[in-house]
Amino acid sequence: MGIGAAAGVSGLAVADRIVRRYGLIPPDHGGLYGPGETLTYAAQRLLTRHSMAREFPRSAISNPPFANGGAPKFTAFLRLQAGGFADWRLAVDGMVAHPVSFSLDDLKGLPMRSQITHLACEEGWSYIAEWIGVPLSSVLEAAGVLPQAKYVVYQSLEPEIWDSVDMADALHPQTLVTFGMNGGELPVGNGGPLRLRVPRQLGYKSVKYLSRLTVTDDITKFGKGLGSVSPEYGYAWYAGM
Ligand SMILES: Nc1nc2c(c(=O)[nH]1)N[C@H]1C(S)=C(S)[C@@H](COP(=O)(O)O)O[C@H]1N2
Ligand SMILES: [Mo]
Repeated sequence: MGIGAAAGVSGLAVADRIVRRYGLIPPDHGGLYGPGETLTYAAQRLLTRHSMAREFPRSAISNPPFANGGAPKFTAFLRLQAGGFADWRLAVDGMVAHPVSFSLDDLKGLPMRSQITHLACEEGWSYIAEWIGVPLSSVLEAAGVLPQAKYVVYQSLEPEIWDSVDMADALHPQTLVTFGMNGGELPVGNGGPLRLRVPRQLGYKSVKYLSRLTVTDDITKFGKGLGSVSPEYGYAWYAGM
């Protein structure tokens, strides 16, 4: 073995030790991707923990915004829609001091933020829209996240749809619980009445029809333990851009 190859091996060993020490291993590591996913996540977390997704001027807003799916047709949604979403709730539970449940009006009473960002689907299409909502960090703060928290698992009212982010993304100022788009209500095709926007990651992390947040320090307890359903279908848990 040449000197170069030896240095490469020990470099990887050091990287391995660093990612373990600082909790930089994504939940789907070694599944379908192996070390590549760990290195992408670790590098992004070390270099860009505090970086911001690009925000655009109003003139860049896509008209009309692309909607990946049509209006939802599952029963639980249709029932709530018939009532004007008055009974829609966002439950917050898990590792929190006081589990809470917000109505849409409760959420609209928190300090709002809007941002114009790019939503990119992994399949290639994308659009730019203004997203209006409240920072996920404010919602979590209201419930009192315990210091041991490592992930926020978020669930859609749509069956089988859930995902998670680490605390760096959960508390990031651009991660929003959104209920508005382009100055109006968030259309149901785009996830209305409530959607999590994670603008530093690909579109599939922005789960529509948001109904529940669960704070945890053990992601292996959820689903198949990979952090979301995406890795089961070959998509990375961490979809940072
Ligand atoms: N509940 C739910 N959320 C979802 C999806 C979905 O099918 N159901 N699709 C995801 C994917 S793959 C993408 S690219 C974006 C598309 O968002 P859009 O419909 O606003 O274009 O929503 C994400 N959130
Ligand atoms: Mo997507």
